[in-house]
Amino acid sequence: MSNYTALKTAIITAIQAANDLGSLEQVRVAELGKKGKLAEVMSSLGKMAPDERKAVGAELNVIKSEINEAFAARKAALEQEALAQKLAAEKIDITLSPRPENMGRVHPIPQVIDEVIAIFANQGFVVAEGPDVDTDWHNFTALNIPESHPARQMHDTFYLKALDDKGAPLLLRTHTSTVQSRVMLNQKPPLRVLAPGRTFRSDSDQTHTPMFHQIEGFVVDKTTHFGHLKGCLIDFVRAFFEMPDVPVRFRPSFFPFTEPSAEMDIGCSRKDGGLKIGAGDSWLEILGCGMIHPAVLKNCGIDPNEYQGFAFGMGVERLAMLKYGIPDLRSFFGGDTRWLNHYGFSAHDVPSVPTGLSR
Ligand code: 2U9
Repeated sequence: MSNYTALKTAIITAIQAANDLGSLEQVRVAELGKKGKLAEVMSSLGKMAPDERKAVGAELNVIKSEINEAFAARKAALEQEALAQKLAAEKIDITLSPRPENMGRVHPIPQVIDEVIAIFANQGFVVAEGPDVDTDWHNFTALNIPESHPARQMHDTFYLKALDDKGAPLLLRTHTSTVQSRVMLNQKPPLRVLAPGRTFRSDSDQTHTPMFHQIEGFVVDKTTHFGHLKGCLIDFVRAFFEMPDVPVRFRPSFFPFTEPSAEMDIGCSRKDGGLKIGAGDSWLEILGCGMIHPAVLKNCGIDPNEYQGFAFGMGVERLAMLKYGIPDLRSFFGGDTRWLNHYGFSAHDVPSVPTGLSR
């Protein structure tokens, strides 16, 4: 065996003995690198006589390519092994149930929205959604709030530079009633629809944030009347506050899109600045409601001589504050994870009426 063959055997043995990519790299540097043994032998060619150089050069080229092949094969095998190990270590058993402690907390807003949806879904309502950016017509005119109506000023609307196809500025919807006018225009009664979503008003102080959430609902059918409204909403507040005997009352009110209109209060007691929901000596406003104004039905393509309906609306932040004792409206949007850990919900607390709404 020539010296060169012995060198080749030694290098290939070292390559094959490397049992991970790190030690293979060490072998490459020591044996095949610029200062490695193979390079040393190659550089000796320069000192040889031409005939000898030709013969040894040819032999060394064969040896070099055999070594390179052995190196590439070992590298591929070790990479394959490393990948297999990595995949085995990262293996996830998707049949295991998720661990809630690794899933973060659910914010009270989506949690309360899901609770409200669960209750109304039980009464046969379906959820509808619409765009945050909407037209003046859907937000105001369709809902019996014509131009110059004082309610337009009261809504502190955010208008956008972009115009709709009638040349009126688009706006950020000030209530989710825009969804309801769209549904009425696109679907035929009987309708039983719940519209949760973000709404926007240019108002910011301790009890107002420029973005807040509403849930509105409405029912349209041939014989829907105020008694249905009362039954539906009394059932809702009792289920939501998980208090089957909470007293309720309806107070006359005004909204441009409902006639007659009312506000619904639930019983409570107030002591030393605290508030307790349930039978007591005081009342707490929970939601607004009323029979849909015939002009609204007409604007939305429904014949008011054939159909009538009721509608209601409530603020989600307010519901969440009352139910879960959250004192500060602005904290909902503070992005403080300590707050979320305290007031948030486990991802496993999926609200449903039969299994319970809250933890
Ligand atoms: C259509 C017709 C009528 C929805 C209604 C209210 C009463 C109401 C407010 C309560 C608190 C919103 O978050 S809040 O400020 N809402 O009082 N909303 S009736 O009436 C509709 C909706 C759609 C087509």
